[in-house]
Amino acid sequence: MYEQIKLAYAADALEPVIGRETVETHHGKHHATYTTNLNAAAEKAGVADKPIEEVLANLDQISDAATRTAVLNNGGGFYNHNIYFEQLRAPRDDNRPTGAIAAQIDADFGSFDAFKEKMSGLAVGQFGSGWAWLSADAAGKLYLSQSANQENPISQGTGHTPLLTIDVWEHAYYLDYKNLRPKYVDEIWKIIDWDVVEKRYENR
Ligand code: MN3
Repeated sequence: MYEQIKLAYAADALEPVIGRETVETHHGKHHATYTTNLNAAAEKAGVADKPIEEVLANLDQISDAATRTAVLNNGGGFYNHNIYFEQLRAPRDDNRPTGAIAAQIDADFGSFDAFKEKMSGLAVGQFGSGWAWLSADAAGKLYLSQSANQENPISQGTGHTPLLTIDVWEHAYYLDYKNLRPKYVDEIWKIIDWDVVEKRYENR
């Protein structure tokens, strides 16, 4: 059975960047529903015993089209939100990565600020609901990408390991920012837990 991650912080810990009500609804309702629906769809598809990464990388092995779509939508919703909620922490000024991930960001994007601008652009520019991603290949090279709905670099078949994501579905920011997605994306950099991102990079 798939279980959504428990938050390592209180529901109001991300304020003022993301408010308590958003966290409670987003994690407690949206993410919880994806998880419940994934468990039903994965059972039907006969893949419920497999790690979610493996399921999402091999969706073509689910022969029934409606079940395959249900596993993609709810499996992506389950996995993407685990990545998202695990990588957040209370706001910090001048919040930056350190260690190997910081060095690789400089190597691949020129500077942290250049990277941030590029990833923010992808998050703001994703048309409709979706996500922006930082991911790495096995050699450690970094990649930026977008995905629609509940797709991610795994379901898109890149073979890359997701390291960091920005949820740009309206439910992620509408209570706090209304229609101002660029403001939400600008603020979220204050609450990225770079220790979590660094660990994902080490374990890719
Ligand atoms: Mn969401």
